[in-house]
Amino acid sequence: MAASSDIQQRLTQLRQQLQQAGMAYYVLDAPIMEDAVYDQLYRELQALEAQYPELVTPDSPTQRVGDRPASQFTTVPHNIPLYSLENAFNMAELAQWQARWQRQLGTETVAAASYVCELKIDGSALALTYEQGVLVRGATRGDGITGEDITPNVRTLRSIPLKLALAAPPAVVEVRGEAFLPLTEFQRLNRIRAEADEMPFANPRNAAAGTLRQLDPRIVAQRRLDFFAYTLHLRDDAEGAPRSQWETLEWLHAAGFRVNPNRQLCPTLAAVEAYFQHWDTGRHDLPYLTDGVVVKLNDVHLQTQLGFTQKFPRWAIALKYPAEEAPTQVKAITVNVGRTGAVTPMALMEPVQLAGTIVQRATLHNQDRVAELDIRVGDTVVIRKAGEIIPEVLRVLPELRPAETAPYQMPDTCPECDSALVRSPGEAVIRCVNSSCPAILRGSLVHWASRDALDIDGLGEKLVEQLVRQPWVQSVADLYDLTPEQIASLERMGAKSAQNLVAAIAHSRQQPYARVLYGLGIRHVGKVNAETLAAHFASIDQLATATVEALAAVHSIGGEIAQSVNTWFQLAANQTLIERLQAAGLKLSGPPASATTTPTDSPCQGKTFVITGTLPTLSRKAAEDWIKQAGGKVTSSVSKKTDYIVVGADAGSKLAKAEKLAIAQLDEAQLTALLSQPNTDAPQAQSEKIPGVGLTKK
Ligand code: 3B9
Repeated sequence: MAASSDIQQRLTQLRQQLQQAGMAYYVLDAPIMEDAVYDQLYRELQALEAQYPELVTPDSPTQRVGDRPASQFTTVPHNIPLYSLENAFNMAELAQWQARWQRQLGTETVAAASYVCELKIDGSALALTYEQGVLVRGATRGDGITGEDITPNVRTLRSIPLKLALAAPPAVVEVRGEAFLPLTEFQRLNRIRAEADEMPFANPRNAAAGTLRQLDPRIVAQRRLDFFAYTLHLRDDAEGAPRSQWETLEWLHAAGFRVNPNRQLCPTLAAVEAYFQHWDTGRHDLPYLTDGVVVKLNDVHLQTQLGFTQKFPRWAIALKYPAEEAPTQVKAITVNVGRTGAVTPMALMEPVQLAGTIVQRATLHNQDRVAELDIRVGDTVVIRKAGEIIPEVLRVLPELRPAETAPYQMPDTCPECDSALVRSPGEAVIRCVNSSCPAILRGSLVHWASRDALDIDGLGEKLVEQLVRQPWVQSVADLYDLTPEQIASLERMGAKSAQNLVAAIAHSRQQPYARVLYGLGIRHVGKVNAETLAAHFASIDQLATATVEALAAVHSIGGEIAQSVNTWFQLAANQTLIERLQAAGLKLSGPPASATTTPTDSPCQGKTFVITGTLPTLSRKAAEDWIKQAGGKVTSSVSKKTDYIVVGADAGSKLAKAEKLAIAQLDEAQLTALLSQPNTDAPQAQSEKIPGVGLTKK
């Protein structure tokens, strides 16, 4: 394939960007790019160069071992280069690496070979020379061939012995390992820097590297760097040289170094995988940062047979944990209209592997953020995904911007319904305020069907998309009138899946009231607030008629939430929706989910109730069910054993008897509050937070 000018242009961009990033990192000590981002761009360059070898230039960053060291310190040559490690990003790549070294060695030796797994500490590599057991030199890695002599700084590290703890030390030994800043030290250091109005360090690795290259060793001493040793080099003729990586680590430990305790001998790749997975979560509890696992063939004899490439040993590899940041190219910028009508700008990108998943959409949050980023179609951007959060565009790499791009202009009409978009003063969001906008309907349905709401299996975005194009589904209530025939008439829908969907929709009628409340998608009523509201307002009618004051009086329900709920119920369209949901048989009253799942937590546990008179909203049956679910008992007549009497309108002789026996009285609201209370040692104190619950024990 002939390389187009596009490819030539991309190659030039990548080289320029990587060169600048390398310069900033190694020479200026002021990194401008995350390692993971650098890696990804580097790999793209490598891949392109492999595809078009005729386009490789001698100055390409792929053509050298490392970048140039800085020059404040005396430079020292490394007799043996400090090799870096090849990276693998998943088990498949690790298996390829295994296949490669196995092919090279031949089959007999392969069977007995085992691996040593070590954590890859995210720090700064050091080479320490000991003569007759005494530390004589400490050097940085530099470019792997030449480093900087930082002996006075190295001497300040408490975990680096100035004298080896060996009875008969070798004439010369070089120990290598990783210097790092423990997380608590990193935080302390940045706090101090912030107080002194100094730029904080971006991460512990930069802080460690920056510290080691301080000209004043007293500053280094204050920063409390730590060190883990992982290899050693003896003279070729030295006696007692370790014959395996495992023995090396033991030697280092015996000589007085800190060796990371989380090492493991792994006989197979499966064992390596188990180690890798264990530390994927375990590493978050360590007091220092790790970014992967180093896998080494244990046997030094095998190591020698395999040797080195230009840059790496063939017998070792780093298996990296998925990066949470990665660069990719923007293919388009669009806006997404959510169920609340909020218009969110989104970048659609070249798919990229990120934190274990493939990502091709990232949020740009709002108009202000778009302007701040000045993001354009064709830009290379860095995206981030941490944990479960939606991927977002972190920054644009302006050096990689192609010629002739234009700033992105947010639309001023809704892309779905064409109505004018509105930006409320003081708000960053732009909204479509057309309540019959198809995007809003779509979003409402997807939310209604979602896991934490009505949890309707099989009703996802794709199907909703199809449904709203039909006249039958114009509100969530319409779902309950759908027939299997209607669903089966949709594209890619068989009779069986149509049946299943109807069954799943029908099943959602059993979902508790709190989920229905959450499913309505009232602004500010998320999962937690829905539970709270369901706990304090036993039915939707109580909630719908509650004043803003009554709502806001509920603990943890603020004024904004109260206002939002109140406004929602005043809308005629919403009142109709509630009536239709009621008719469709959804639960619009009853205990919150928490009361059903943890009955033993209720203060009603083991208590005996008597109900008398007509309660304002709850039926006799509903009240009984709820009390039983909370672990209480309901009896028909009052006795000394009765703990509470629940009093409704037109109460008769039972109330009179209860008054004689001085039994605590509850009205419906007080009962509701009591039933939704978690058990505490001080139910009285708890009840103070709930207005209207003044238990009267006469
Ligand atoms: C014998 C951990 C890291 C790491 C090696 C590491 C980075 C690099 C490396 C070290 N964390 N381990 N290990 N935990 N960040 C594998 C590159 N190097 C050696 O272990 C090593 C060992 C050698 C060379 C290198 O043998 C020689 C070969 C030729 C000449 C002289 C010696």
